[in-house]
Amino acid sequence: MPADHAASAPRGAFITVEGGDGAGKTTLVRSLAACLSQSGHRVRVTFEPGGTELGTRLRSLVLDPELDLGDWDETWLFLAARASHVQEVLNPALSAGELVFSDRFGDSTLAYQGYGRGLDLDRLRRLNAEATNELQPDMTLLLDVPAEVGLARTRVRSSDGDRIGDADLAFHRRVNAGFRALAAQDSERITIIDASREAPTVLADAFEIVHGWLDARGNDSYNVAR
Ligand code: T5A
Repeated sequence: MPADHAASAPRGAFITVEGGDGAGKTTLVRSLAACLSQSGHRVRVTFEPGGTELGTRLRSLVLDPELDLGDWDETWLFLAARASHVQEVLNPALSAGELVFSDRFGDSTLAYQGYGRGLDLDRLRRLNAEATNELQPDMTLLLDVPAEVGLARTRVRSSDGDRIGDADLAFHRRVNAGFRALAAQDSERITIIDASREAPTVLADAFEIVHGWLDARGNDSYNVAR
């Protein structure tokens, strides 16, 4: 593609939703996408680990409670899933000018494998950058809820275990503290939302934040209503 064409190509917006287990990400992303679609936006919803054929297979491996995985083995699986997600889903959707929501992305690796497992954060940042070819979210909503509340929600929903969800409470508290540390380091990109409130209240807050951000951004390639 000639350089001038590349510069003028539409580029959508990339918004990630992060948080500990059971914070309400999936619930929020679905309802937020429905609201924004109704107001005329071309919205794509996707998630990690998953979102591609490879990601789906890696997800079942990495969450399999029967599988004994080392911390770095676990990390490589998340990174491989992320690389295929970026190439096959995120970059094409953003190039097509869509408004893309991903339920989890690179911050999850920093929070779970970095702050939770204790792996080197700088190395994880470099590996994330390689796996994503430096793709960064334009905006991140961090759903913050005490670990015990989130875990109780996931256990009400399903009694099936998973390798990471079943880790002890101290691990999940480190993950949540890690997410909050990431938000403090990058407060321009990451907005914390109190997700211990009822789902409609969380949605109303998130909608206002995203709507205001999209208006301020002014790039409306993903708004078919305008
Ligand atoms: N992981 C992931 C890593 O370790 N490293 C990585 O790099 C990546 C990408 C799977 C696991 O992988 C780990 C993190 C995870 O342990 P996942 O599938 O996103 O990732 O796992 P979960 O966070 O456990 O996803 P869940 O789907 O279980 O939780 P959500 O999406 O946060 O919560 P949601 O919306 O499904 O809601 C859970 C329950 O709570 C209710 C819902 O109805 C549902 O029953 N709920 C609420 N209840 C009360 N108040 C609210 N505000 C509620 N919102 C939702």
